[in-house]
Amino acid sequence: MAGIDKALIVIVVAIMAIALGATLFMGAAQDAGPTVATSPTVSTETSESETPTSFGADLAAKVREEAGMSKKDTVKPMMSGWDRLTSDVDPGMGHESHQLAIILAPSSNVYSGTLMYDASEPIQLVALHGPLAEGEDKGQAIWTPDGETKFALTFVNPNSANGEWQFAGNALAVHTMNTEPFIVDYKVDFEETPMSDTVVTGTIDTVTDPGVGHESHQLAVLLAPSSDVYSGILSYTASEDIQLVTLRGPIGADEKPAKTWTPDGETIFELTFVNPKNAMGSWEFSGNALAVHTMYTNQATISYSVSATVTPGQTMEVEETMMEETATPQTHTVDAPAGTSVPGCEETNSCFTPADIIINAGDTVEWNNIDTAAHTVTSGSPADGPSGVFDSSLLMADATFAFTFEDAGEYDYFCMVHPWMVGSVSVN
Ligand SMILES: [Cu+2]
Repeated sequence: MAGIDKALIVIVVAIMAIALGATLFMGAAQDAGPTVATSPTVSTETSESETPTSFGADLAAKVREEAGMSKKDTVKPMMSGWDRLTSDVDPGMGHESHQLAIILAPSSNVYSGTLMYDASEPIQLVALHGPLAEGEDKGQAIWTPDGETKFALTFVNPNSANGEWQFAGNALAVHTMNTEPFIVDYKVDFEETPMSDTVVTGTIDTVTDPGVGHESHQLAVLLAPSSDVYSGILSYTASEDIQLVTLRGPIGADEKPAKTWTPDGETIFELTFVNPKNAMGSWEFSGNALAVHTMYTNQATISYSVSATVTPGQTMEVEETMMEETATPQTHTVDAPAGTSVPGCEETNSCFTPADIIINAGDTVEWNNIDTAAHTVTSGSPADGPSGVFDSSLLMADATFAFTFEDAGEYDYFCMVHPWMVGSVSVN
């Protein structure tokens, strides 16, 4: 008897469900117009184990969803031509509490292009370079899914939920440091190119800069000087802060650009120098050569992806945007750190921080004495004495001294009280 009742209920429920489903379906179909074809068969596979109440609710939800009215869509409509991803737990070791959405999966080819993104919360942008060969992961940010396959990681934190990013790399992802999933809408215009002379992923160590007058600096050439013009995107991660360099040339003898670089004193290139003060990032560049540079004597390691196109046989014109970038005067801060009144800081070149700084003509350097002892900032060197360009006189604790550098050149300075305290300002 119970069996008959149950069968009867199932049939009645099925009829009600079909009627309800059809009603909702018709409503949805009227609203949805041309998408009718994508909201097909209302589910009639009546699962016998379902209770009547949840069955109707589920069906209504299903119809809503198939009519394109899912919960996510009501949060934010998606722009046409864009895709949507929901993040998952970051599979990278040590990132288990983070969320990751992979937009372009790891490949041996190099992706380059523009990512436009609009996420449900601020996200970080990630490009991977690699996989790295054994021993290449020196002092850089690394991402590994298994502890063995290692990628160098370019990690950009725009502090924003939406924006645009020019990237190059063997994979592209977005990331948060939260445990809750996020939703990202995105559009990526990219090329996927096999490795070549101009499309490269690699890891490289710097060597002593062969440029005349740069012998105390370190350089790594990514695209060697050429009569052709390269233009493209570099994404990089380094073991320390680096500067980005393009060369234009060789230039004619009558040209007198503000900044030049020459390997031999005869072949002269114009130098464009960008100091992002960052060990990782992306850069859209154009020039006859591409390199990265540090002001330090110790070797740096850089992992990078670069994707360039080549325009044969012409010396590029200087881009005005690059000139503008270097034209706005800036103020740079250097500290005299605590504890510098006793020797020791000179061993790590940290008696001023940063001890060596690169600025543009017109920029100002402001020195802060954050030590408890008094110091001076005096142009010149302990060996040769004051050069007379600038002198703070005695700077007490918490005092500051500023000097604006109008002329290009190399300016050494020291503390007259503590002659082990030396620093330099390089003005482009
Ligand atoms: Cu001092």
